[in-house]
Amino acid sequence: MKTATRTRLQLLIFVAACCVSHFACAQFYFENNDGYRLWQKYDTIEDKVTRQQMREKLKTLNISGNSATTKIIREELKYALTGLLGHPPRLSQKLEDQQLIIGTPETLPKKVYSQLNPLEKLGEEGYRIRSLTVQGKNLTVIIGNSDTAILYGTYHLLRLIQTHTNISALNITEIPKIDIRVLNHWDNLDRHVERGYAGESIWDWHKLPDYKYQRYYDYARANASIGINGTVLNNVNANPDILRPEYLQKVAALAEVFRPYGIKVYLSINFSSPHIIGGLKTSDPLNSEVAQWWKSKADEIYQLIPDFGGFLVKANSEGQPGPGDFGRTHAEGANMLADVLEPHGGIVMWRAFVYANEKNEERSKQAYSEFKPLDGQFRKNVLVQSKNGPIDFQPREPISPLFGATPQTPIMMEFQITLEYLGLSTHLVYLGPLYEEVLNTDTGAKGKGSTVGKIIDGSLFNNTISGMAGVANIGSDRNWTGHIMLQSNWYVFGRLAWNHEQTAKDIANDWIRMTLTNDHETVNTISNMMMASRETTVNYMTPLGLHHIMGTGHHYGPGPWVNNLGRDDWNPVYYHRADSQGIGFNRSATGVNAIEQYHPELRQLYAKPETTPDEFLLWFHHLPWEYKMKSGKSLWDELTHHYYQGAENVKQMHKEWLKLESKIDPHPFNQVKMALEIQEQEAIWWRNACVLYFQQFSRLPIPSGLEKPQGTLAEYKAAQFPYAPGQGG
Ligand code: BDP
Repeated sequence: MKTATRTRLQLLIFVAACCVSHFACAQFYFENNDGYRLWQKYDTIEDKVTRQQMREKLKTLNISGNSATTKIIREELKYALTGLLGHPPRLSQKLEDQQLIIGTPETLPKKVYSQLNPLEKLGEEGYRIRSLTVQGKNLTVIIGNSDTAILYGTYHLLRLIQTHTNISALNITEIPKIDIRVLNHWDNLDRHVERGYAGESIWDWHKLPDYKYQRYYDYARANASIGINGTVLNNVNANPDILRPEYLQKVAALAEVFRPYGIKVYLSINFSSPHIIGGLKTSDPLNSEVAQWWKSKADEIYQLIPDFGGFLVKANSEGQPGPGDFGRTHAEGANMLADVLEPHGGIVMWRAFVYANEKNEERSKQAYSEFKPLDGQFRKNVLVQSKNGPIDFQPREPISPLFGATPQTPIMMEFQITLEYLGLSTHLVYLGPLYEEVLNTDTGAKGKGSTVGKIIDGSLFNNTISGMAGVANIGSDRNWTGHIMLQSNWYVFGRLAWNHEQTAKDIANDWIRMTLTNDHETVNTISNMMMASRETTVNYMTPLGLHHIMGTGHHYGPGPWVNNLGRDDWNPVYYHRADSQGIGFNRSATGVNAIEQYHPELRQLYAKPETTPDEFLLWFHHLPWEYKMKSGKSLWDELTHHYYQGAENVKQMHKEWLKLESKIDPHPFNQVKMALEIQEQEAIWWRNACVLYFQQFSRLPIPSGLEKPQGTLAEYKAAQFPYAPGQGG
């Protein structure tokens, strides 16, 4: 071969090799940074000094115990520390050798755990992380009364490392404030996720029980890392088939995956199951055959899943069957189920999301009216699960008056993590501030300081059981939640369920550091963005207490004009009540008197427009367009300004994000950039459509200084989205 030809060939091979390796690298890079790893990325700590300091403390470790959970701890630490510190830690059996020791009182050397007593207060899930000196050696010890507890402690330590926190003098005690910390998956058996915007359900029912995706394990790892200890696998609009033997096998397979991570499985049940799949004539809870059917079903479940958590029930709500169909109360229905679960240690989570046209009572009042009189009638293993607000997961609602109304009945919180009413999965909305606002609201139920947080954690009324549920935003998208920033909502839900006294801001910072970057300035920019994002969304969607004015069915985009639905209280016009006189829903004593359901502190606050905080003004009052606001502006001007401010803030957020291009990995950077482009357009859509619609009634001009909305109201009204994702039915 001639030299020239050979050189050309070599060059060709070289170029081809470069292309292949570049392609391989690029592919690896993107796969690794596409959001799949959530907040458990464990990339090498770039700062050498920090890395070295951590490495010095974590060269050798010992995790005693031989359970599936301790095996997970070992694997997780090996994987995480190899990634974060660049070297695998050495597992050592000799105490003199060890730097990180993890165990329970049964498995730890006496010399170590005797310094950490007493441990009773930690319960089954609490843990301690302590820097200790034993025989002149500096150690880090993680101790708890169960393997799950030390798994939680391990994830806590990893969080400290991931966020570059100094770990040389640790003295941490963590005990969860709430017992049951569960995700609610509104997932159907055909893998459609009701109100899900991140692809199909992650549960592949067809391939279960034999085929178990890696994703199931990664789901469990992620949940355990934030203290979530339960998952309700299926939609509250429950298909009775879930209780058939073949499905229970599939449920058992998932339970087996989750068990070592401290996660129990629960099921949503259809109250008519005895009739539909059991062939009984009735599903009346007081019928002995029905009770017997449920008892056998419970026994069958516990045979397969000894630690099964229990049932979640949506009864007599939006067409779902329930005890009311047989003239029985919610308590009678719940207690029948509680009785069959009780011998196995199971619980019932009975939803308070009930409302019906026939009741002839304003919708926001119905849950309280139905459940308050039942206080004291529920079995000990029943929790009543209430949404945070009295209507339905709106961008902003006052708290449900049920919180604090039933001292003898534990009320469990139901938050929505998925953004059904806040832009599906293209709007960047961090829900931490919403959760925080709700949990910190003082109900006045037992004097000052009776916050919602203290009610749901059981401390205010000394309830023996407590719970918090989050309607999941998880799907089979590579990044799990459809928008990488929305992983933070899953994250903050778990962290607040563990301890509702943490701040949304601190949790956001942790999440950013673990998911996007540890660069201080960038963390601040993103965290400010996240913290402001919910208020921004309220502004361009439903400012000043407006609510439920979204498009029909899918709840995508504005639909304040909708007035043709089957029930009054499904129509946006029912909620905003705009007319030539003014706007808002009079729920004060001169109107439907919903305020009577609150304790005196809140009742007085909401009684008059002058005392009602602006953010709830139109929730409680119908006011003239010229009403003078606290700011001095007229109501119309204030409302319009909020809409414009919201849209403007999205524009700013978008601009800020673009400045981060060099600071964030390209993949997440681009994902968020694309979503922000959509959000910016949609915020303007919301603003224009709502301002033009309300202007028909106010007949007032757009305040000076604000641009005229483009488009016509007719055009906005004509837009249809029959295939918007996540719809129910
Ligand atoms: C509404 C949802 C609907 C749910 C219902 C519920 O639109 O899909 O089934 O809540 O919570 O917000 O039961």
